[in-house]
Amino acid sequence: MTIQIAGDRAAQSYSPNPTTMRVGQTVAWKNADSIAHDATQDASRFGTGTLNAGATSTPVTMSTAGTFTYHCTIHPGMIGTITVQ
Ligand SMILES: [Cu+2]
Repeated sequence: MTIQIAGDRAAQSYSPNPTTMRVGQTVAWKNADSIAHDATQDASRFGTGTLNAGATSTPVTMSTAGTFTYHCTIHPGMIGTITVQ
């Protein structure tokens, strides 16, 4: 699954958001905005690193069930949630 990064738009920054996945699925983030962003879990279990405009992250495997919140470290108002079940 790929989550699009739309820009610095609070809970609308990432799409789809919130996102539901199954254990073992992979997720990547594609930066569809014109400036750099990232997606970093609040507890730092995963992070994409800086994604320049148009870039797609390395896929992250979601191996643990739970609800994980993440944000952009460059723009902390950008927030997203993934539920893994
Ligand atoms: Cu950002």
